[in-house]
Amino acid sequence: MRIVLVHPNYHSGGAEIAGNWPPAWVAYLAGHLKDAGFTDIHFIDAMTNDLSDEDLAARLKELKPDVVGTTAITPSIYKAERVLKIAKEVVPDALRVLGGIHATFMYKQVLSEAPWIDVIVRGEGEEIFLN
Ligand code: B12
Repeated sequence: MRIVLVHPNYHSGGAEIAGNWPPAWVAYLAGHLKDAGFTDIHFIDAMTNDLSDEDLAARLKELKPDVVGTTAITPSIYKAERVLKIAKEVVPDALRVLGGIHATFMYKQVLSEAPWIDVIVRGEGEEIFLN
């Protein structure tokens, strides 16, 4: 099973004065999955690498994932929804999963404005995502 995690290409400006950072959610989820034997995990850091939608589509097409997961805080929700829309377009058979603080609270709104999202994981994702 190939799992691809994507950090959306959202830039807030302010907090990034200090530079780029590795998103913690990816390490937490990937570590847990690896412990359970899922080792075919890929990370696309669309934010740090400033990937365009076309770049992201090409990477997903190349990787052919079974699962695509992304994250969102409130300001990045539309970018995250777009990530999974692109996944639907280029790898339609992959399960599309969203987690993070925004979807945890706003899942009803997100699922109605972005019906191409298959699953929202609310709260801490390690065990739920593995299951
Ligand atoms: C650390 C932090 C930062 C650091 C990030 C450093 C890094 N290495 O990642 C810095 C200082 C850079 C930062 C910046 C910003 N931050 Co900040 N930050 C936090 C903080 C304190 C912790 C986030 C974190 O890493 N937690 C640990 C990880 C492991 O947890 P997690 O991301 O929630 O992921 C877990 C679950 O949510 C879930 N999950 C998450 N994603 C996914 C995806 C899938 C597929 C699945 C299955 C599960 C899943 O599983 C994970 C493991 O359990 C939170 C507050 C908080 N306590 O959560 C605010 C917070 C996330 N930040 C916030 C904001 C507003 C910002 C900025 C927009 C501020 C600004 N104006 O510039 C910027 C955004 C920059 C950007 N481009 O994204 C807000 C978001 C509010 C909202 N409504 O969305 C929060 C909630 C603080 C607050 N209460 O206001 N931040």
